[in-house]
Amino acid sequence: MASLKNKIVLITGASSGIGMACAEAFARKGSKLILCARRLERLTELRTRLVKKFKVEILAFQLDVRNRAAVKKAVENLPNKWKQVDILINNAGLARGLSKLHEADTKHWEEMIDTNLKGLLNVTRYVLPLMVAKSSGHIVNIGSTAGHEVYPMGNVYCATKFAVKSLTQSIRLDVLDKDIKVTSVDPGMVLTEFSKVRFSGDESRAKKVYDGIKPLSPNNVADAILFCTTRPKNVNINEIILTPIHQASSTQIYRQNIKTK
Ligand code: NDP
Ligand code: 8X3
Repeated sequence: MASLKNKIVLITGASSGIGMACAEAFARKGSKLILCARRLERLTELRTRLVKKFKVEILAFQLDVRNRAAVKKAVENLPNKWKQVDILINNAGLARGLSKLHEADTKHWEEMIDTNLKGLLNVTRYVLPLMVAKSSGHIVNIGSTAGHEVYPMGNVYCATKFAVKSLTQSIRLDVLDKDIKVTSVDPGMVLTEFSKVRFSGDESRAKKVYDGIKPLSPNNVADAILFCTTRPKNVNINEIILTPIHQASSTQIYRQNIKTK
């Protein structure tokens, strides 16, 4: 099993959910972290907590992955020793709304496409050259079961995650002659702020998504990412799909104590 000690791990969307769980999981392994998201206050709190608990080095800064110029500048401005990024976790992402395509708020489309697809492209465009220069590194893209199978009214969110799946495969081809691994970790339902964001802060609607099921925890996903990033040098985990035990697909979910017709 490869060691993660002193590895430099860049995590986008580290202020919540899966990204935050990854930050803690990698800090526990002694990695050095670069954490970014839009909510700086949360990142600063996380940084303070993890530095105290694990005595690791952490850089944390505000970044909107949709802003290509800001992403470029943030990567260029990394101190030289932090430019040796070993692992990039492209996690920042969101769903906005759940409606039929012909009834959708088109601003939601822009947000999802700009974050999940173009944001991932922006970050990869400027971090991957650092890995190419040293011919080593690992990109982990957070996809979704929504990138394998569509579900009613998931249209644009699903499209962005299908795009993540295809980009993971394409990037793997682009760096096939380098010692760079490219992986997609694709969860089903995970209990994070995801549904709250999707339903614009409507907590009761968000809660209903998980009625009668025991969703994955962000730690479950972080655990899968740890697995992918600790394989021997010659092994690339292409893809992991993980779901709660009672979720067989995007639409096949067994909800305990909930009557279905
Ligand atoms: P959360 O809402 O808990 O976390 C999302 C993270 O993304 C936050 O840290 C948020 O930070 C960040 N983020 C959103 N937009 C931007 C942006 N423009 N620039 C930088 N950071 C951004 O949800 P999850 O942890 O669940 O989501 C993480 C990833 O997992 C997403 O890609 C999501 O699609 C995917 N996923 C989630 C599943 C689930 O059921 N929860 C299942 C499958 C995949 P901030 O707002 O501070 O910028
Ligand atoms: C998140 C999973 O099914 O809620 O990617 O869209 S789902």
